[in-house]
Amino acid sequence: MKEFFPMIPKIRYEGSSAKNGLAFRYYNPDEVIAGKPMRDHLKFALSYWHTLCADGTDMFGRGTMDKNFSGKTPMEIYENRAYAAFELLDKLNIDYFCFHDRDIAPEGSTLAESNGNLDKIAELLEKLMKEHGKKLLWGTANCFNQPRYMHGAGTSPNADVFAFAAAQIKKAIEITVKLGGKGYVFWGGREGYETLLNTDMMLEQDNMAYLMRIAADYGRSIGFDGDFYVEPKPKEPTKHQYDFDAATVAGFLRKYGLDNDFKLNIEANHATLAGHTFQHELEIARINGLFGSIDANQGDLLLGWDTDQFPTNIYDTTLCMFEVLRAGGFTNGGLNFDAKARRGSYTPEDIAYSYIAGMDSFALGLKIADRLISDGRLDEFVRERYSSYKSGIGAKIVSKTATIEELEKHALSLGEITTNTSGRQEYLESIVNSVIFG
Ligand code: XUL
Ligand code: CO
Repeated sequence: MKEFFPMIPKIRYEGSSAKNGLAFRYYNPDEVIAGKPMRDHLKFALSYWHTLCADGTDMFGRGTMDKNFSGKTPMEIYENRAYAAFELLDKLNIDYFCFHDRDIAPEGSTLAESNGNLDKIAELLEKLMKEHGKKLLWGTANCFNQPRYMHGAGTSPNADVFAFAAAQIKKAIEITVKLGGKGYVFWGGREGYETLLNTDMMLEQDNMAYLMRIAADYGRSIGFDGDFYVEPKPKEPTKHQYDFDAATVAGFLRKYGLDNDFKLNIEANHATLAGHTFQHELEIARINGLFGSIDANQGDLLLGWDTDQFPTNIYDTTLCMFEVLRAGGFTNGGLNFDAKARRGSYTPEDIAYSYIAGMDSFALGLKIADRLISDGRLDEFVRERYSSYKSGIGAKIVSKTATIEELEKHALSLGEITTNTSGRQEYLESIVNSVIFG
């Protein structure tokens, strides 16, 4: 079989002092951390769109990378991409992948033709998955790229576009189920608005929820027992997206009764764009029972757009894995690298360097998060900080038995409150530093 990346060897764990750039320094898949091998904690996934399709095109310049893999016809290009994907999964020691429908097969001139292309490639993917022992983390439909979706898909003012999106999503769910995927993502690429002057927001949101309802019901009817996810993002491409952040989506899911079928796919760079930390978004997901999956990347804090960089910030990966461990780990979800090498990092080796950087950063984050939890000082501090709710009036507040009159009586008996305890933020941050750096 043709080798597409002869310059990339099989990447192996060589330990933290390794000087070989094409080796893992922290990701040791079978090493057991907190009772589980690293590979099961992290459940890394390769993003088909960035890795096999994106060629470095940006607003100001054409592609810098060849992602045609010597294919001469559209179908041949996509077939070769599939072989190239599995070669990378093997060489990078990644167990999962994920895709949009239009990443894996070319769009035809009709929906029926596109579906036919998808069926052919899905057969090939199924065969390759068996041969290479790889799994699908999640599937999704690209309902944002094609011009028909200029005003949205589920939120389009054009009912024919809504129907087209529904049909595309139905097919993408079928392919996901066929390939044994345990997740299906809704990212509202154009589900939002540019100006309220032309927008019926209530109808758009009702329609979107209806599309999610019928899609989830259809998925269940054909045996999908995994999780549907919404991936929050505040803006880009639309000025305002309806799935703004985790809290907004939690409210939306509850309003429309979708919270039994849907969880959240939290993306680090989307958190940044919403003005939140990655940890904040993960914690909102966890405390609302919506923790599902993660798009692992990082943004550039000096830029206001979605740069989708491979994650290298250890502070962030540590606090992310701290949340994942506290959430009890992934069930159907995992860590998908929704990340791409920079436009100037255009050689095939850069794909390997990028994934190694991202996987090592999360492996190190996992190890440190485990140490933070066993260290116990952070948890102990938080427990102590809220200890006034363990007895007396505090316990009555928590058990929801304190009446407002009783609280008033208590307050009147206090005189003035002259003591409070310090939040000790700097002390806690230095604990995190000392656990990271030793
Ligand atoms: C876009 C983005 C998407 C979703 C899947 O910002 O994150 O790639 O992850 O549609
Ligand atoms: Co994403």
